[in-house]
Amino acid sequence: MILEKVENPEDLKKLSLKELDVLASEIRELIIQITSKNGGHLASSLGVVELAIAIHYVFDAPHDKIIWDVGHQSYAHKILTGRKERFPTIRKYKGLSGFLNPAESDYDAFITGHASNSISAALGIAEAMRQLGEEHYVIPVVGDGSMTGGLSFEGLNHAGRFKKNFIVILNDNEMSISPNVGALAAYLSKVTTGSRYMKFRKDVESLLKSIPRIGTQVAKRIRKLEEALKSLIVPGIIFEELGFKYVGPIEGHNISYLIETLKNVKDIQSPVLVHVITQKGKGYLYAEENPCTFHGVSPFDIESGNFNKEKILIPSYTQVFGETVLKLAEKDNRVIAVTAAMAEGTGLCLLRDKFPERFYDVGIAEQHGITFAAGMASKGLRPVTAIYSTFLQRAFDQIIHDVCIPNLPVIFAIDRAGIVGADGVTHQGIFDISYLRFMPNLIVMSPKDENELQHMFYTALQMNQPVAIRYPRSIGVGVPMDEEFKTIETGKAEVIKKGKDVMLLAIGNMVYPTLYASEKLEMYGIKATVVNARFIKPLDREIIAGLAAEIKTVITLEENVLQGGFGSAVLELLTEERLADSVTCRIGIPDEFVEHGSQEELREKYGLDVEGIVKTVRSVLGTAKLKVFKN
Ligand SMILES: Cc1ncc(C[n+]2csc(CCOP(=O)(O)OP(=O)(O)O)c2C)c(N)n1
Repeated sequence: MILEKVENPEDLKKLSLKELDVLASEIRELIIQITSKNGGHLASSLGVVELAIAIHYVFDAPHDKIIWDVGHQSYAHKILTGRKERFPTIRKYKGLSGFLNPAESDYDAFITGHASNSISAALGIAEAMRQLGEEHYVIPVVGDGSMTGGLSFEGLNHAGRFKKNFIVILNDNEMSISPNVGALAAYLSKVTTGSRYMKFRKDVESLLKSIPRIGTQVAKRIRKLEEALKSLIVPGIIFEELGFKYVGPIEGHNISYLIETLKNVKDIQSPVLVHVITQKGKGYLYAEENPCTFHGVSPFDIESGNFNKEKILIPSYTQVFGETVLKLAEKDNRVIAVTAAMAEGTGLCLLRDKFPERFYDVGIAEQHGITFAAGMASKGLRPVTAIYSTFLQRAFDQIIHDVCIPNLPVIFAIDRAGIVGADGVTHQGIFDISYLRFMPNLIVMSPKDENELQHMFYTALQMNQPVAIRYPRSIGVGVPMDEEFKTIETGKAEVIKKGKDVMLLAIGNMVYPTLYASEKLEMYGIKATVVNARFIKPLDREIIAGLAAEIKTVITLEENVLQGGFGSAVLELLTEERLADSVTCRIGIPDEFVEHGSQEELREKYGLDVEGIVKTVRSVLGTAKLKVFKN
């Protein structure tokens, strides 16, 4: 095994080109083995094995800074940079992160997870190095999908004026998660096909040059003509105009060619963009044939390519959302859908397949997606924008400025709200309640189950203002689905169960665990009132204040950070009602970032599961009794 000899990039440099090829297949093997057990981002990582080897062979990490955009494709990089032994722990609780994380290794030059930040971060690092008199290279590696994000363009726009040691590698596999979209994707594809023409042109030119005198003259004329036609035929002109030296497109699975090219570009005295063509899923047939399915995988059987999922009959929230929005679109032709490169992940693919002309994939461009939807809403359409909680953070200002100030009826479908699990710290959807609930004009709700989810979307469509609906990454509760949509009264909570000892006020996916906990609490003689708040904004003042005055001990439950979250909103309300004392405890996520692990492990850690709720309620009631006694 060559891999046995490689602990870090220095070892790589002692290997022959032949050995590097063998190493690539061994790394691939390891990635497939481990991902088949742990799940993870398989296809993207398989696509850049040779590229990772070549980069580490040519450059001098960690002095040279390599930033893998998103970081989901960084498995080979991790294996090559001292983390081979720990690689089997990837995405596991307390194991390696599935993305770049500087806290994990010096070789991870910057935090990644959300797309398109690598060029800006790299530029900052390069400029700091210049200020500090350090002479190292900075190499952001960006996928063609991530290049569609506005932040990438902002970085490119700024980078062109810098001088050297800045090498952007564009990893072009024509795929985002689904096939890449937009004019840039079309342009890159033209460049790739155009490169065949370029090769032909070079061959003709050298042939002509080989004919003495006449040849040189003719070649000169051809070059003049080309100058005029440059914008039509020179690959990468778009990058050249931005101040980069464009190199490529080059074959991304040929290690020696990659090494040679990267060595050559090191001396160029301007920012360079190396356009590398790779195949997503390379080396594993199922992933090559179906890169979208194998982009992010759950555990699977290597032989058959089948996923080890048991057949679950309960639909996921995502599925129910996808079906609901499709039904709503069938009934109301004002409904259109917007996704930022996540048609499959959000369930909007159902609407896409039925109404392609009412479906918009804007690329990895959440900010644009929201303002684009706002524009449509301003003309009377009813856009549903489905964006994961964590990625909606990107569009914070657009929600305020372009949607809420003009009070436009954009519906935000916020999937993956709460703890998402193995994707970890950059992907947890634990901030949306806090970053949405203060926005004037915005209604914020969260369903307790999949049936309520469909009614909430139906309700949102009746409202003539912005509405956000947050729901978790999970299967539903398994409740029966109503045939007919129902309207939920705005700001109305639901009292599920009455008990005199404590009021458990829960939102969204915390409602059922709270209900189950209340059943367990009965075994300890504790009778709980359980309320499904349904609305974070507006809160049900009548029910919440009424019950708080009666029961006097209120515990709020949410899968969001406590700072500025649902419990904070309840506290504010009860302060206004002079009942703040009744909020004895807020259950939620403390003031810290949540690492990776399974959803179950993380919920246990933060006391968000049934056992945790029981424990907290019991201990709070002990304290509460003491407090009452003292008074
Ligand atoms: C801001 C943001 N939006 C969405 C995503 C989800 N996402 C992860 S990878 C990916 C596709 C990336 O495509 P590309 O950069 O071409 O890399 P590839 O997987 O093709 O190698 C998307 C949309 C994200 N990570 N960040």
